[in-house]
Amino acid sequence: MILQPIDYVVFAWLAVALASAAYVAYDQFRYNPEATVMKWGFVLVTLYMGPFGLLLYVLSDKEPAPNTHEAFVAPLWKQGVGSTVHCVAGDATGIIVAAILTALLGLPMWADLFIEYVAGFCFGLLIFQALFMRAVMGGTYAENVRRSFIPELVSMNLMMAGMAPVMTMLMMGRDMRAMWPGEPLFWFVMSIGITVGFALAYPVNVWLVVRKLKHGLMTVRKGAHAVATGSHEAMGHGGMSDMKSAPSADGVPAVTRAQLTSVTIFTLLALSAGMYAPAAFYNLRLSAESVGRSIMPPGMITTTETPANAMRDMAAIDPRLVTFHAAIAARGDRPLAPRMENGVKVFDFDASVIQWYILPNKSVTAYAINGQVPGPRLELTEGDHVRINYTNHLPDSTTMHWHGLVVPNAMDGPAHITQAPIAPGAHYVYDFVVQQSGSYFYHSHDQPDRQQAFGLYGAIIIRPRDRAAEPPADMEYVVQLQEWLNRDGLTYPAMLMEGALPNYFTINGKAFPATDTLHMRVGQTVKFRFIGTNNNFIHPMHMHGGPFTVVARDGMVLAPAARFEADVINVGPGQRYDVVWPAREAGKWILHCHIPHHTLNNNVETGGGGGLTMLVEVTP
Ligand SMILES: [Cu+2]
Repeated sequence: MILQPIDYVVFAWLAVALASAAYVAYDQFRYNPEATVMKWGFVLVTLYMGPFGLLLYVLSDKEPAPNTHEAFVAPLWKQGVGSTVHCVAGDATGIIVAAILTALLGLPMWADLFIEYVAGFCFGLLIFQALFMRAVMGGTYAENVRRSFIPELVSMNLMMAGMAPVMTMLMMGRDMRAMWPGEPLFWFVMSIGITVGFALAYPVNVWLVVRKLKHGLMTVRKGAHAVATGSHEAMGHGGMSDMKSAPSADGVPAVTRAQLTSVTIFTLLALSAGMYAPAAFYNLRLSAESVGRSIMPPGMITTTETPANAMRDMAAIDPRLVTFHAAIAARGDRPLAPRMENGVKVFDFDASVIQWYILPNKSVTAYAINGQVPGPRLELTEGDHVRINYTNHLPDSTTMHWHGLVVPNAMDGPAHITQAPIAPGAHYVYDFVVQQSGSYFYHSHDQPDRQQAFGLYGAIIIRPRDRAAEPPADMEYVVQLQEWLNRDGLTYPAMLMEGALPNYFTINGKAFPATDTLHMRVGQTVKFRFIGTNNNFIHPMHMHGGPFTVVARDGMVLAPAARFEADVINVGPGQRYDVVWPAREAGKWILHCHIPHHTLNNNVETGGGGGLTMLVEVTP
């Protein structure tokens, strides 16, 4: 599934890598007179480096015409490629195996890097160099290990010096699907890391070939045991005849102890820099398991101290968890009819991840009760005994809080404080008697910064026993506010912090022009019930066409002397205001937030508004 624009590149890259590796394998084993160990080297390197591997193979090792391989592979730069391919094939294989194991074991990234280094080095040295090259080099296994140790060490050091920072930066930066081997992005990032590692290890491999410390490309002809190293030919030692002993016998390493020591020290310093650099910018104590494939909002600040829980908190909802696709025209805040059981009003709540349209052409991934944002409206009467059967089909634990209501403490909802959170798949029953009346709401109280921001809230409208106690109006409209952050098709919890600021705003789950339009006649009154179901901003809600009267605050009716007229009311998170507005003049009157950014959709004005805007059409 495509989650991010990069995924197109990832799938294309992996397809090219597989096709390239298949071609190299076919050509190597069918036509090319290369030594078997190098055939495998090129196949693996092409698998790991995709088009770069193919390019290296065609330009440096693929025999251009029959019986020209010896001459074709002779140039030093090609010998350097061969030597690097040999090193990288072994090292990268060890690194990849280690990366998979450390991810599965839940080890932190710093351990991952160390284990990858050790595994890459051991695999390269003990298998790809000492074991596979023994046939070529002669001698015992132990001799081969000893002989290959320093060349393998310096090459591996530089490979890892390039690979470690690239891998860490791409894995831990923003899209941490890259830390998990089950995700295609992991393989793409490994591929890029190996390619950079190859580039860094190449110069020292050229030097190793020149100093006869390492093999380059070879030629093996049928019927002859002889192996020709191009480098020897290039240096005038070559030819089939003396190959059996090359290069240990004829090619005595032409290097001084001082040269070897200084090169080794230099590569160790480069390795240290490559391993330490990521630790200066990323929290290497995190593991693939702890960050859970989180995708962070663009522009969010993460430091070496940012814990995994913070990352998961701010991450996008994985759209692959969506179990219900709401229709474009679907509306939230639908009144939910109770089921009567022995005098108790019973409501069923089911929380799940849904796709929800805030505009006809813009959908978000949301946490929703009963497949709608906001969740269903509970219309109650003072004195009702209510029971809410809550089933959690979210990927996270959750709870529900009855904002503003007097309830038994165990029914209040704060996770870990009054109740154990409701685990994914689990069920909880809230049961209480409604003692108040007015405008209230419910919302998640388990990580509300995330869950409420995703849509886990809904209105509770409670009529007083004595209807005359309620300030009258000809009609009512509930206004529930919400902020959203949606970028590149992913929905993040909008938060009042760097990188998490919202770019969409909704009234009852819809952004203007998809918000409702109220229809009134001159002389009629409407009671707006503003509910601060949003998480971050105080929204100054403004009505055109004359002032309204504020008649209730936080569910409580204001005494007549305390009521006041206004045309802007600041609705803060959690607050409720009931206001009565008379339609004085015919025409289209708008109700909107007076922070202009909140009346735009991703900074775009559509039809005169956006976001927190709705129309009241008054006819004479
Ligand atoms: Cu606002």
